[in-house]
Amino acid sequence: MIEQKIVILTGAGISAESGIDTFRASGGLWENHRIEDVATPQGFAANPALVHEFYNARRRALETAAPNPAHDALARLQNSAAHDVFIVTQNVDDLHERAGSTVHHMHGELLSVKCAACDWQWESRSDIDITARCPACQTRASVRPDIVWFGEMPYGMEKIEGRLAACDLFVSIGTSGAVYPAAGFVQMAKAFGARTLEINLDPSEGSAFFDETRRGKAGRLVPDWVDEILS
Ligand code: BV8
Repeated sequence: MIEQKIVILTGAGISAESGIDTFRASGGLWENHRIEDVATPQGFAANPALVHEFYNARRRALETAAPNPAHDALARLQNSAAHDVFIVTQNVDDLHERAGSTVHHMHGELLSVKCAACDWQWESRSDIDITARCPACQTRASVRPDIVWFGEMPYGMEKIEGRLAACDLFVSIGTSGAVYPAAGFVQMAKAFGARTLEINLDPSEGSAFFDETRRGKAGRLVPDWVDEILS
């Protein structure tokens, strides 16, 4: 079997069967709040308590969520060492890690917080609020979720682009293709000659760019695909 360089992009759909709301499903996260109010620097500046509560609720929800067969299958693929697998996720949950994968969180992580004054980052599983103080610079009210909001630069873009330029296969799992720059990765991979596969429950905004699309739930389709790619 020839080793392939594989880049896998995941979105909220891979965590849906773990009971974590996606963003655009009815009753999804955004529908309880306007994006501008909870996922922008302006929203945080205007009402930090609301934004802290929005992320505290999602952090707490992680305690009762568990990886599903899709997360487990990607960890099996990555740890098989049969191929060179780079997983970049838009998700801020820790389900890939708990399944045993190494992933790059391009939009930050629920279990990480940072200081807006000195950029210090640390892990936090507990609620944070406006009284929190930065352990490094001791500034008060500068502690924020370590999340990439709209208008902020996603983490590690150079690393991601380097991987997309070198990969043989780009796989997108559980994302609506609505948010950039992640939504543009398929076109970048194609431009560099990679084959492209989409695994998603519904058509996405980028489906037309993929060589192959498989419609259905990640919990079933991803293990099937991993079995194929490992056989
Ligand atoms: C930036 C963290 C620049 C927050 C998130 C006009 C054109 C192009 C771009 C823009 C534009 N106007 C503004 C922009 C830029 C903007 C953007 O793209 N806006 C969109 C709305 C048009 N992007 C940004 O601002 C980005 N930054 O551009 O910076 C810059 C340049 C220089 C210097 C500084 C800055 C930053 C965007 C990051 C925002 N943060 N997340 C949080 O989590 O709270 S975005 C958030 O939504 C996610 O992280 C994800 O990226 C995005 C989309 O969510 P999905 O994961 O796709 O989930 P969704 O619910 O949408 O879809 C789920 C899918 O799963 C569905 O398709 C469904 O069918 C499927 N599914 C469901 N169940 C299953 C399933 N599939 C399989 N199995 C199942 N069981």
